[in-house]
Amino acid sequence: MHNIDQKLKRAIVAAVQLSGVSDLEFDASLIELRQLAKTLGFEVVGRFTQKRARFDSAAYFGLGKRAELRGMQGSADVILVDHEISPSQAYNLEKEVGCEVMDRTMVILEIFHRHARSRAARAQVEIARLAYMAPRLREAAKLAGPQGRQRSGVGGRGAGEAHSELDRRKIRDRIAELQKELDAMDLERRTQRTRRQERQGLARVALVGYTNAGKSTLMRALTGSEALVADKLFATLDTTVRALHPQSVPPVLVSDTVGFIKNLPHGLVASFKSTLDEALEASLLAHVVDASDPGFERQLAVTDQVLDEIGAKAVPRLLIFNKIDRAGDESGQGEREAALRAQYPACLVMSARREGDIAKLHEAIAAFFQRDLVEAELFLPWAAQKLRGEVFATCKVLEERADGEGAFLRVRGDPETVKRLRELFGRV
Ligand SMILES: Nc1nc2c(ncn2[C@@H]2O[C@H](COP(=O)(O)OP(=O)(O)OP(=O)(O)O)[C@@H](O)[C@H]2O)c(=O)[nH]1
Ligand SMILES: [Mg+2]
Repeated sequence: MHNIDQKLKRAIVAAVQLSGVSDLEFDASLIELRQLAKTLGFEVVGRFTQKRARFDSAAYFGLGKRAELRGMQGSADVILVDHEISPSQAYNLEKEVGCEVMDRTMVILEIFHRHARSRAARAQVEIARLAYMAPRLREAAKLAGPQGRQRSGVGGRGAGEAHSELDRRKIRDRIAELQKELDAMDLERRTQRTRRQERQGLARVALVGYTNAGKSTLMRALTGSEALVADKLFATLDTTVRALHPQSVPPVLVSDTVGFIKNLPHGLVASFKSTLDEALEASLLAHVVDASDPGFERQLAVTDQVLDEIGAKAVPRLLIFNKIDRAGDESGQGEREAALRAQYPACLVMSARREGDIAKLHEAIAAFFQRDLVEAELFLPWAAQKLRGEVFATCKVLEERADGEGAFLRVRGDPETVKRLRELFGRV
């Protein structure tokens, strides 16, 4: 398996700008690649680009540009290519310029690999990496031929040795084994989740959005929990679930999810689907967007697209523009906010750094779950007084009076909860 050498520190970000791609879009993507590189601990020492109608089929860059890159030998340890390139393109490019090449997919996979903590996330990432590496190992072996077996080639670094049927089978078996583990974990998770939901009611909101938008920061602020916050891409790989705090009526569970990115490797979309199931089960998606990013519209579109792909199109959304405090000086922030409100009338513009804004977000989430509440009167016989706490935890109690038989509680709650409580008290 590919391992990034600790000595590999200096990186060049490199890309072909295809004819249909605007300068703005192209630059934004390279800036993002820089951030990805930084997340991996690389120092970006240069930028190398070429305009072309299509990628060179043999080695991504054109012949002349490859010579130019070869001339830069020694100034960097790794070239990061801002596209997913084929195994043979990567192999040829690496061989020709005499420097290690990593494509965007490999960079993202490496970050996921480093950040995966839970057993499930680790297994998911390993599957994606194996699936990515398998054809590359094969290609390296094929292109290296009998003489090349000792070289350390692309992808299969140090693994130029006979990538025969045996290795292929090994990879396949390993993937199957990991998949089996995951299926077992998934079953366990589902059972736990069902239990949890039965206990706490079903109101759920999931924080979703582009990587680094501030989801975990908001998770912390909304729930008083210790979610991992970092100025890194893909800081969060596991979904965490906590109750909204202070507790609302009905109580709401908040989940933090893995961030999205442009060209998220397909293997990762598939493997993180189960993590994102949390999002699908939510009644509300709080879509967090970094309002201070000039390319926020692209981030927004990517997130919408991934949400569609995983089947979350129909889940109601609350659009949150976060980090407004970073959108220039005070007047700049005002302008940005006004523009956002005009374009997205139902959105929330805020900063996670402002307590008042967090309170507004809390209120907006609570209000969403209160919109279908009904008023009802519940009769709680004296014999069932131990269930009082349950009423107070799940409904807002508006009035209480008592007679010889028990207590009458006038409550506001969601119809399902009211029905469930009635049945519960009826049985006492
Ligand atoms: N200035 C400012 N910084 C913020 C705000 N919200 C979050 N941040 C910072 O943005 C960075 C990313 O925040 P996270 O909460 O880790 O972002 P995330 O969306 O969870 O990112 P991933 O887990 O990588 O998908 C951190 O350095 C935060 O401190 C905000 O409103 N204003
Ligand atoms: Mg996070």
